[in-house]
Amino acid sequence: MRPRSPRPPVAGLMWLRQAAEARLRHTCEQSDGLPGYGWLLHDGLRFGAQEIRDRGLTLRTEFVKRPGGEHGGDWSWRVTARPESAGEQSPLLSLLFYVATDGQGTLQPHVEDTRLVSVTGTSEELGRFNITFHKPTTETGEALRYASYNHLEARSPGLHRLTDVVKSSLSNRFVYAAPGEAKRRYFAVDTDRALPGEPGQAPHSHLLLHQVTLTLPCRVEVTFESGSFAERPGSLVGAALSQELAGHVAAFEQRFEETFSLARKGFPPQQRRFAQAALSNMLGGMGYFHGSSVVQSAHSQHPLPYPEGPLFTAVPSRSFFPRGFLWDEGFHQLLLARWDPALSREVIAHWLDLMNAEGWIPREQILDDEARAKVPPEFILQHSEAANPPTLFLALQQLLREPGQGPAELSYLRSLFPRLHTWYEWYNTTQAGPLPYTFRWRGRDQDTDLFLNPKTLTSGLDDYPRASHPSPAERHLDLRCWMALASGVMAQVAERLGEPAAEYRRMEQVLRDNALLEQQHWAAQLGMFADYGNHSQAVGLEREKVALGPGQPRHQVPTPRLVRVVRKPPQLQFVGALGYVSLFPFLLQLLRPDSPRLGSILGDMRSEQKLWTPYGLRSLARTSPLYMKHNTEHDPPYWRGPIWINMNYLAVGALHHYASLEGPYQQQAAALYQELRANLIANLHRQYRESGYLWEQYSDSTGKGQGCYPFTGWSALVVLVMAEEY
Ligand code: 6A9
Repeated sequence: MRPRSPRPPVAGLMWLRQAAEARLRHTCEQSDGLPGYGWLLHDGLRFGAQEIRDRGLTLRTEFVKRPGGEHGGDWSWRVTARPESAGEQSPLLSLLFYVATDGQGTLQPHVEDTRLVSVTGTSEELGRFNITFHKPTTETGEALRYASYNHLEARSPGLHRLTDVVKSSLSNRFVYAAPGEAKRRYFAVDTDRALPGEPGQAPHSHLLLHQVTLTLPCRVEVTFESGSFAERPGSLVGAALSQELAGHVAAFEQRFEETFSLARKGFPPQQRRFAQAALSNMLGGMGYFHGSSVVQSAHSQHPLPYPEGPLFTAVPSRSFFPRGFLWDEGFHQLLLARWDPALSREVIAHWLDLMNAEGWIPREQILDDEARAKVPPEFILQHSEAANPPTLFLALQQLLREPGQGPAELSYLRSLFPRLHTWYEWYNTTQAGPLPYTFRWRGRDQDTDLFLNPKTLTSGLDDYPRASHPSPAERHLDLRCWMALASGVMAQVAERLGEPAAEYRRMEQVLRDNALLEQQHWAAQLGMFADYGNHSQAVGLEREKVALGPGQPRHQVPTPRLVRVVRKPPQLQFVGALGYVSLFPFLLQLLRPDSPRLGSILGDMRSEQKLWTPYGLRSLARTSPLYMKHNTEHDPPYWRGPIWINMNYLAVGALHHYASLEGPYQQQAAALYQELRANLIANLHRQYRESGYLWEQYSDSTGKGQGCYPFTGWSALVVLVMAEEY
């Protein structure tokens, strides 16, 4: 828990299952290999319930916020721990609740015997507050027979080092001595142990920690009470907390059904709970970040820090990518705008506020030490020519459709408009293609020797095959289609505001013109829409031949590298890589319903030799030369076959669209719509049941989740597929 502050006091939970090789759990780490964890219910504002399945036990964490006073009100936590299976000797568990400052505010411990009973404190945003660690109880609220208590007061160089500080203070000299039970040694924080200091760094963070060690099942509650909340009806603990939680659960269920109608559509309870968990984990994963990116611009020789600022955003993955990504966010907001339009507006505004004077928004937001600690150095630098698909326009399009557009929504749009225009123009000027109305992603990998196909990270589709030899002659189909969408939404916003809209409309019409689109991107010989550029199909990776020098012993020769060989020189031509990029004029609904190209796209989609699988559409056709090919020895295929849910969401939405328009392909689109939708829902649900998670992508041969987890970024769009909201 943290307030939205640049230097927040935070409160958190660590836990430790007492065993020979005890491992302290704190932040979400894939390497912990938990059988499952995630928010099952979360309304994004006042309430959430999370289940964490660790080896041998399950933790349920719940929170409620109660408004009141002038500083955001109170909150309460409840943590319930249960053994995985009844019968076996109950494991000994430690729950470690902590509060820590981050450079401002004060904390005062109140200790009785060895038990840290409460902490009083102050901070700029929270004013005076009081945090109470209540005595543990059974699940039904009766006092526990026995528990052991320890506490710690320590300093840390920053919040990102709290785990280390706690770990290094652990000692197993403590004894758990419940009456009538065998004594057990256990690990606990030990104030007597020396604390690590970082040379030359003033300790910045003040930490207070309460450890309770007990047997399962049990329940522990913590309350935060705001000093400015004068007439509180009573503390939110025990029965009062149970009642409040039950009210929130009922309200959530009702609002979920009103928003997505999954019961009405006949989904059984198990699938509804899956959908609720997908939405909730996206909401529960939202973060308030503060700091600055490290930016390399064309105007300076050296990387410079970007101006400091806040970002309130959802994230692709709580464990692996716990930070903002520009084009992911547009997809996240498609879901959140339906749940809570006001929340979405806030997030979009935050992102647009990250724009520099030229109109650029950094693609990946790595803003503070905590974020930087998780990213390899080569990914930290953001380049100011680098784009990313402008998917915030997708989210805006959705917000414009939401009912209840009043004066507040209009004035919000008005304040957004200048930035939107600047952003739109940034793409038009910096990502312009070689011909009028064509576009080109800048910043492709330049090295053509080491990669099978130089990547295009900016497009979001990373290793999706493009022209083999990057050059200014390239035109990229996906970017052109994104710009058609952007132009249309700009026109709509301008019209709403009574601003001049004609130029946006004209641009939209030109970019939607099917004849021009075909002229620039239809590859007649390949029978598909395609990128165009300096390209050779005849490329491959081969081991470099290394000659032994005279007298040089064999073991001194380095292992030969894999290098690219080009067997036929590149020439200007269309790039044969059937997959998500080829589908873009369909995905973003630019094709006229009577276009014969629509027919061939639907055919390619439904072909199992090409894009169709029983689990969703694969990213690259099986018939495509780079299908499932490594890009380097250590870089496995990513967007070269696996199934991605953001693109599948657009595909189902487009099928739904073409199924609703009269035309020669209407029936075919309707049939594919039913099939693709059913396949996606069945597979994601099955994978969730079997693995406990939603995943970054899914195997096109088995449907299995792969890449990082839990990934409740755009994979959570399955909720909208179930709800048929496009
Ligand atoms: C790597 C390693 C802990 C790649 O979902 C975020 C992005 C997408 O925007 C993009 O389309 N993902 C997709 O191709 C993940 C990118 C992660 C890059 C940083 C650092 C961190 O190790």
